[in-house]
Amino acid sequence: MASQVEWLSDCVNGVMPYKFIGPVPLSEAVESQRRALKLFWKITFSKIALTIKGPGENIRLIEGQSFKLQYILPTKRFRLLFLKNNSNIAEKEHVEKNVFHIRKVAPIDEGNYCAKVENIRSTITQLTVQSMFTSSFEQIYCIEGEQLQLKCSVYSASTEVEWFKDNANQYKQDKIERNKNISIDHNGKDHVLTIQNAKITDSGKYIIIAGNVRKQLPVIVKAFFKRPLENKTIMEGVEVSFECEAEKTYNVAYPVAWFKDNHEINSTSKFKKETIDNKVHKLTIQPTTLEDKGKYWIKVKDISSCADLDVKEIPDAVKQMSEHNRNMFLKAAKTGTAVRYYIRIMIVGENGVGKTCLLRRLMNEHIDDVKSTDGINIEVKKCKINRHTQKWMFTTDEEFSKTAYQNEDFADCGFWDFAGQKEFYATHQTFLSTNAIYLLVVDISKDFASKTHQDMIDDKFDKVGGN
Ligand SMILES: Nc1nc2c(ncn2[C@@H]2O[C@H](COP(=O)(O)OP(=O)(O)OP(=O)(O)O)[C@@H](O)[C@H]2O)c(=O)[nH]1
Ligand SMILES: [Mg+2]
Repeated sequence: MASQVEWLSDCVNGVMPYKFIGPVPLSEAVESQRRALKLFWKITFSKIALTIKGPGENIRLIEGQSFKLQYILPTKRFRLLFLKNNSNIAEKEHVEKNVFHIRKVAPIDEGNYCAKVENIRSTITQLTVQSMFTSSFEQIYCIEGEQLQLKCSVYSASTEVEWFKDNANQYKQDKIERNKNISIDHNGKDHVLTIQNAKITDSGKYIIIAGNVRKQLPVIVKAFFKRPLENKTIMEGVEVSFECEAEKTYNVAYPVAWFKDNHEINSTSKFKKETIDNKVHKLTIQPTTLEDKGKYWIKVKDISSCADLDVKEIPDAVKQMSEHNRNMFLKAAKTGTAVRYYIRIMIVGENGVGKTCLLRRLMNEHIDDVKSTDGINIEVKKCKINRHTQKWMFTTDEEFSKTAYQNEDFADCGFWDFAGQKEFYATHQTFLSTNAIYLLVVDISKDFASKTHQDMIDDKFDKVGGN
């Protein structure tokens, strides 16, 4: 049967008189009194002292130990509430009957604990917790090849420390044992695990266990070569470079060595080794031959990066090209693009007006043998223009041969000398383009100004040069 309690006065020394209001419990010999008085409600029938007996004294624990507070009440009727630093403890899992329990205490659990029923409180138990570890655990960074040290300190020199590595792939923790690369030492309360030559695979979560306490220590081992060598495929004769970037600046203590198929490469006119900004290491091979195919390595200390070089034979068609065109091709093969500037100059006009003679004169050539042009005569590689100075150059100029290796500073000129005879006009249209310069040649000794497009059509030709 449910009952309600009404307190009769304030608590004195943890003892408080009270009365029941409402249906009273049968167990307390109330039934007979109730019958005798023929009253059911508001009966004052007894007074008992409510006290909560607790553990009382202060408790000092080491982190990880079990913490238990057991309280005794004169009756089982009441449900205890537990308080820490005067606030209710919400976690129900710690509470069972009249016992407050923390399986493994942590420094965060320190405080003043008591239990209460209504406003009756037990005496206070002060809990202090000694941290197992007196050092902090922050992420550790290290570069491949360097010494990796994990450190911790515990509260007592007699506390043993064990080191584990989390093997996430197998959902287990592997105990770390000493070997020639790993040492585990301690000096009193200070413990250290040293990995002499850290590998990328040493990255991960380390677990340090002392007593009942385990701590996690995340470790990142960065690759020494943050940009490793990349495989290359090139055409023979083309320059090729292998390049990698180190995480750490170049240090004379760690010389850089390049190898081809396990043979060290020495600097020669063909192999150029360089270090840029103390971090980027570069090997350039110029020019490449088919024999340069193979595996290339860079080694710093005992850390290496490796890449393959494949050299493709130059196609026969390219071998047969002129030197200029072959260089253009090889350049395109190396960079993927080759820019070529080309200017088309169209010389048009009626037959016999002197178009071919004008072209010959422009190129400083004689005109003795000029005959009427048959179709189209295209003159290329006889003239180029310096793109920066706009200076024209012809084969007869001394400078012309010096610029034999065409580069992007020069634009090639192509002169298209069209036959002026009307029979050719129909086919000429195919070659006339808007991306060209037109030289219209006329015979000024004749009446050219009054000639119209209509006259041409009247001469039985549909059109010249499109519309
Ligand atoms: N008087 C004079 N005759 C010229 C001049 N230029 C060219 N000729 C002459 O004109 C004739 C024709 O010259 P071409 O250069 O063959 O004329 P074209 O316009 O090329 O003729 P097609 O090729 O037939 O269209 C030649 O006999 C030249 O000697 C000039 O400036 N003055
Ligand atoms: Mg001509």
